[in-house]
Amino acid sequence: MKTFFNHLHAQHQGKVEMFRGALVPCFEVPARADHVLAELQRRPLGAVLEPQAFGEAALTAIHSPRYLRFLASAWDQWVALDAANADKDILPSVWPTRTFRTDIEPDNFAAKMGLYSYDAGTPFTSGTWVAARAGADCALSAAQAVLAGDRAAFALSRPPGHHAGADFFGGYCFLNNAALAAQHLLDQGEGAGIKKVAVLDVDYHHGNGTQAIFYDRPDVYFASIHGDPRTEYPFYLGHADETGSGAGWGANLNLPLPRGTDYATWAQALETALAGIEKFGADALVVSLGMDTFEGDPISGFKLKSGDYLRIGERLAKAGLPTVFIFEGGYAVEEVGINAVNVLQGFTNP
Ligand code: SP5
Ligand code: ZN
Repeated sequence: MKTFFNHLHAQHQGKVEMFRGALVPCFEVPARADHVLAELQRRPLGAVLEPQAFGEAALTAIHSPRYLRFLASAWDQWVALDAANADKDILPSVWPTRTFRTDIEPDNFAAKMGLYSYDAGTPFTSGTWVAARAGADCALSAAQAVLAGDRAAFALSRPPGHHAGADFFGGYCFLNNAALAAQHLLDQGEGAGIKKVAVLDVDYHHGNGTQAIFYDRPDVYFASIHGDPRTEYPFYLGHADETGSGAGWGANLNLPLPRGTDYATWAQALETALAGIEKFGADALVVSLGMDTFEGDPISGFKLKSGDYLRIGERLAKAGLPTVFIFEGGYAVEEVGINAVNVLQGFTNP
């Protein structure tokens, strides 16, 4: 399995995020991706490649032009406010909640930050846009490899993507890599016979961005296994009664589980998700591969063990679909490499 590695990922290095009224060190750190890369060097599964550079069109297939324009210029706008800002990350502090308008982009920079975000845990840094763009290229390159006939490919990139919507960032995510990969498989997949794609999100947190992007679409099935949003981030989406809308009715499946869930219960949810994907008739699979279901994760509540990730990989392989893996969350930094590569190894040599 080829890995497309985001060689610019460390350009995105947030300092602090808001937690319980204080700024605490970021959980989403560059070392995460480096540990996965190091484990892939210990247990090689195939070539580690630089991504191909994709243009604007692949991004606008998912994200709004005004959101992309904002991300591309945000850092320059920030430093233009005050040259001393160059040493600080940007965090939003004001948001348009219910009853406010979002159709008019304000001139005020803080107001723009809030318009395009939904939490204060996702710092925007000097290198965020460069890193996120290269990450999107990794996801698109992995999709391209599958289109060219590879059984599977892995986008090893950060920042992660599944919380990012068409026009907002949050949850450490800016560009929705899984959505970009799924859309690329559809847009370029005619020759490969790809008409319908499933996104399976196994990150601990509900993939609210991916769900929102595809909620009314009949050609993309979104299935997610995650901590119950009544208690777990991102809180305001991911309930079991969200089944899609309009033409996409029936093409969304949420499987929320309580804190403390172990692999036996989690694996039953995986069976349910894969049964839904099979019934949908997906021609290809995108896996939002978050490793924060691990028992040692510092911000999450499931109890999966390192060996369980081999089983997950084996089970995904049995689905028999061309598969794009996208690296998402997972904050037990020392173990994230072992756990992620276990999934890929289980998939490759069951
Ligand atoms: C991609 C991804 O996994 N994003 C997750 C974003 C979660 N952001 C909220 C984190 C809340 C941190 N809580 C700290 C608990 C320390 N005990
Ligand atoms: Zn997560």
